[in-house]
Amino acid sequence: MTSYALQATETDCLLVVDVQADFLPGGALAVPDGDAVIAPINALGRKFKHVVLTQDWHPAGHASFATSHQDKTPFETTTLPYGPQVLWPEHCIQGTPGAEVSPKLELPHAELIIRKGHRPGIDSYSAFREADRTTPTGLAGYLRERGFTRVFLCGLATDYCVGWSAIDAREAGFEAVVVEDACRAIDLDGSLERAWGDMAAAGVERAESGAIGGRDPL
Ligand code: VGL
Ligand code: ZN
Repeated sequence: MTSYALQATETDCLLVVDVQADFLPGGALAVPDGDAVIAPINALGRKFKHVVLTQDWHPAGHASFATSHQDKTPFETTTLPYGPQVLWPEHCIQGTPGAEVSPKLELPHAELIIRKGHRPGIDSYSAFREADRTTPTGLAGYLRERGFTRVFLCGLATDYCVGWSAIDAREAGFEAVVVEDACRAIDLDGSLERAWGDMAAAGVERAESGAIGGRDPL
């Protein structure tokens, strides 16, 4: 019998963030080494009874795209009505192949796919709350109604969608654990170090996937 530092239970939910073609090698906004998350996520999926996926899901011409602004290039920051916004290459456009969740994920038992970033003028890194910091996605209500108290986060990218989701999970009253080896970062101008600092301040915990036990007969 192996004993695990953390045990996935009936009140835990694995939140798999944005493992989509455009964030994987060859994609429009490929996260370095992004496909390294697939194997640990599939292993986590066998441990968690409850799995929720997120899908970045932008309309064409979305405000977070550099191409939607005059004289702007990708990875520059601009100011939108709700505050600063990094401008990205066009990615995860609704209904396109780049927006598809990776077929390499083995998570047939995932119970919900939550789409975010679908409002033309508002980005949404967080799976809980859009970038205006007020518009809810509905995920907190869903998780609460399902009786979950703790969220384990993995996927892409550590410093954007995973990190913001983890912080908002805390703010919504959930325990949050980021599974480090099942995430990869974009790391733009120190964003990864900043994200870990912000997550720690919000009470987000960190774990390695090998330290998590679950429903597998292990
Ligand atoms: C993401 C940048 C833009 C992410 C999504 O999934 O981390 N990053 N849209
Ligand atoms: Zn996006």
